Amino acid sequence: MNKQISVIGVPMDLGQMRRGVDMGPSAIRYAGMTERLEKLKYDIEDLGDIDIPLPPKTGSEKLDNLRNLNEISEGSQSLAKEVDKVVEEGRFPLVLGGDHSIAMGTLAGIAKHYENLGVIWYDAHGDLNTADSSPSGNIHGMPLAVSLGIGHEKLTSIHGYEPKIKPENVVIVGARSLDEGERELIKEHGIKVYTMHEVDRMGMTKVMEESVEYLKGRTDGVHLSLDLDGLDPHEAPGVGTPVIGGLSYRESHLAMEMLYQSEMITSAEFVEVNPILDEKNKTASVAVGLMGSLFGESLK
Ligand code: 6HN
Ligand code: MN
Ligand code: MN
Ligand code: MN
Repeated sequence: MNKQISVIGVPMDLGQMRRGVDMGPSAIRYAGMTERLEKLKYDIEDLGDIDIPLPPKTGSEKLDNLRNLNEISEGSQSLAKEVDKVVEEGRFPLVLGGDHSIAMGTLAGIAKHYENLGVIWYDAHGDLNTADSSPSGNIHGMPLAVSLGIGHEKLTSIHGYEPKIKPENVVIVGARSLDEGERELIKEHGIKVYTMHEVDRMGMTKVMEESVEYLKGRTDGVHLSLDLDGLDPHEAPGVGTPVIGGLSYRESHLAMEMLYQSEMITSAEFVEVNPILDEKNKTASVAVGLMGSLFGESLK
């Protein structure tokens, strides 16, 4: 694992409708992230939070079923630039959300440095909607599609190139709420998905072994995009779109440890922590606990 980590906070809440997820980065820092990682002998540089535009004055706009399109596009551009710089400097980007729409900017900044960037999408959802398939118009349900080059041009072209990633380099883990259009897209592009059904049948050990094996042969770097709603809402209640029947803290902990052992993770983001919906910063603490495992804590 790269021992030089740069942290970037992204106080983004425009990709969905629950207020408070913009405070996610603060909640995660408050839960002791830096201290936790410094103990593991990482050099942590916290770059603070990037500027995110305010919501449109006219209220939450839903032009073409894409709520806050212009503001999100603009915020993602700034994030992409910042992340790009971090990778350029040879440091590990650790991005804190914010809603999951930030993944478009994160991946835009990272993917240009790789031929075949792999992505592990740890989430209850596929985030593979487009304006046409989205039931909500919320852009946080679209970042994986956008990164594959599918969606509105103002999003797919962030940071001046597209697509960011290829469908065969993606693995989704923990899915249990997929919209019709998302299922079609998964089939059409043959995207590898471990739904909760597979996790239940195979166990997390096998799921991660297969995922690592699959990505190892085909990628030259792997980004972990971890949506806290991938976990069960009993253990991670502070999220805007909870779905029951999720991954346990233990399973997630194991998954992170196995990713650490795989030595393949080159960047990561932790998203959708909403302290207003949380119970005593529990979800942010879970996020920090998972970071501990991802960066090698219990295996020293
Ligand atoms: N997330 N599939 C639903 C939608 O509105 O598109 C939910 C998306 C949730 C997105 O949790 O990052
Ligand atoms: Mn560069
Ligand atoms: Mn998500
Ligand atoms: Mn989700």
